[in-house]
Amino acid sequence: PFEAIICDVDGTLADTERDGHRCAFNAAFAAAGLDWHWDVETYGRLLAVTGGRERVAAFIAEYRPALPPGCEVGVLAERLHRAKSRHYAALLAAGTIGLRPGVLRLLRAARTAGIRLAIATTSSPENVQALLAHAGEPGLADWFEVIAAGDMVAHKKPAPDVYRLVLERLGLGPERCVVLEDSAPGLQAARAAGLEAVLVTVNDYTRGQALTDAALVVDGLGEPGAPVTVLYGRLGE
Ligand code: XBP
Ligand code: MG
Repeated sequence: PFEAIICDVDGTLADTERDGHRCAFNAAFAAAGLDWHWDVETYGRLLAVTGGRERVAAFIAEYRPALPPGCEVGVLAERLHRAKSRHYAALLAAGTIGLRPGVLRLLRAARTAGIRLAIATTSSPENVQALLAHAGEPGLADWFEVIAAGDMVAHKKPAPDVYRLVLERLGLGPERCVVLEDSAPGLQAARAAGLEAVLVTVNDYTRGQALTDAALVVDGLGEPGAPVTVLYGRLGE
């Protein structure tokens, strides 16, 4: 029997990328006096690189934008990412990003059934706490026994490290856990950690990705009046 659900955050629990992280990056670029702007489509391509700091560095390497004179790429990426995190926190505090439909219903049902909950994210614990604090359910962050984040491990998704850390902290084997993910790098990370029961709930950025390795791919978790469409997957056949 399954004993735990391990949840990704960005794109899975909430649609944080397009109107959250992306806008926060653009605000950080503007505040630094840079004329860089990540439009919705460009950001979709950049999402192939997981981790905000790594994404900025990859953008500089690929697009070669003009840098402030004498600025080292690693230092600039770090500085921009710190500023971006402040803008992102402000966006969340303003309550602009809620949970995706069906998420709270599922988490509540899991708790009632005695299923343990954990988080495996590429982003920071601070970002997760801020999102959950403004999700409209007091104490929601405390529902999660383990919150494992990108900077707590050597390699970010699609590497399995963050999922391995969660399994270690839960003290469970991968066959005891169900994973909720939204993207190909997340799915790859979970599968590489030996997790087979991966439910992928796609969003506009991830719909077209290679997700055939998932147990099931759905377009959301469903609410009364908003039924789930099963797209494909081993369990959907
Ligand atoms: C999400 C990410 C993160 C966010 C930004 O990946 O890649 O980088 O875009 O967060 P996943 P930070 O959902 O697969 O965990 O800027 O804090 O890195
Ligand atoms: Mg994700």
